[in-house]
Amino acid sequence: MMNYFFSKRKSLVFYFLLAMILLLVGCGSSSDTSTDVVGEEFKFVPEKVTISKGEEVTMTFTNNDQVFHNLIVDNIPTSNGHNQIYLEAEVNEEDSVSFTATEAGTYEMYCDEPGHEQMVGTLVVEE
Ligand SMILES: [Cu+2]
Repeated sequence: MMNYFFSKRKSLVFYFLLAMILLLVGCGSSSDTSTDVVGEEFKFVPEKVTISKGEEVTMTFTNNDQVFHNLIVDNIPTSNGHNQIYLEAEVNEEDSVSFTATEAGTYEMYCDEPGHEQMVGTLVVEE
């Protein structure tokens, strides 16, 4: 019985399947990029963020300011179909979201709190 199971042909199939599984697991766990943006003195730091098209990104917004802020990007095509990034954080708190941008381009980041119109930045999605 053991001899039958571990016959040459069977073990070749076994190792082939094992190799395929490892390959799939390896691909699945690769490339999760982090991008951090801080809100301070009514500004986004950094003011310009660059990410890559088709790559899953975890964006974290940390509020180091004295008042509530949010970080919004509208009309950005994403693989989950939401096409928007919305993060908000109370003073000394943070918020994060994972997304994959599906179209290269330059998008505006802004805070929509009344009186925070100067709080703008740029999110660049590279090809
Ligand atoms: Cu704000």
